[in-house]
Amino acid sequence: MDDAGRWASVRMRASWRGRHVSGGERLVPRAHVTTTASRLLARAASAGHTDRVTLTVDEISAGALVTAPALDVRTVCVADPTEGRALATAALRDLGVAEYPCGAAMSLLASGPSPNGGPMRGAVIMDHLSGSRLEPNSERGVRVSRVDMQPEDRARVRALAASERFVDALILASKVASLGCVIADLGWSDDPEYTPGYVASAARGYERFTHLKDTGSPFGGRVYFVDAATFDAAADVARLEAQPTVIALSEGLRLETVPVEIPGRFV
Ligand code: PML
Ligand code: MG
Repeated sequence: MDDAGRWASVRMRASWRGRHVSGGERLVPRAHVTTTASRLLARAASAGHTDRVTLTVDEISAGALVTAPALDVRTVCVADPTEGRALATAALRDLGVAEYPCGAAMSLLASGPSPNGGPMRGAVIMDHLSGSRLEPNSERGVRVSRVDMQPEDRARVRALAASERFVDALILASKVASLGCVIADLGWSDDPEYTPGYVASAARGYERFTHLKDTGSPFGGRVYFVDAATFDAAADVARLEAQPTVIALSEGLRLETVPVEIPGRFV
């Protein structure tokens, strides 16, 4: 069988007594399926106690793949989360997100956006003017999936970047920013040890802030601010969750660091 031009989605989920322990998903050319599968299985093996590991490989039908550009990246070094959140809010305001939704999104991520107060696996979708929540299921949120870079491009970014987590976040944010209804995307991790976060948009690129939360906080997540007038819940959520998308690097990938001595300025 000729694998040229054919891709597959490779997903791993590991659990212990029904509770999620580790997971991962890659979208790769067919020739990379075996290596990718064994890396994901190795990740599951190093994740601690598991009693079930599921590996799923789905072929991507020919012609289903679309391409979206990788966002340029700027890292803003901040002293603490207070400064990081102030600068992230300034970036969101500059993109046209109204004051109330900015504050509402920051509070949600700081305290756990799920209705019962915990972190949500998926993202919140919020009207950028009213702050209304528009995701169809507020317990689950919207889980962006089926997106990746060509393996060589991923390796190129990884070589320049501080962490794999950043590379994954950039890839997801580049897909999200490619939807016309998305004004901005705000996120930070629920991993207590990982404090950086970002504001991403097609207009300003991926702006990283070295601290958007305090070490030790188990809360985080993502909020996608949309223009409610153009957001189509069925079509846009289906695109975010299921449209196979390859994020393309331009030759002149920009990964810049802005020192804290330039307060509030990103260019
Ligand atoms: C970064 O390093 O650019 C921030 C990444 C945020 C990742 C959020 C997550 O892992 O859930
Ligand atoms: Mg996480």
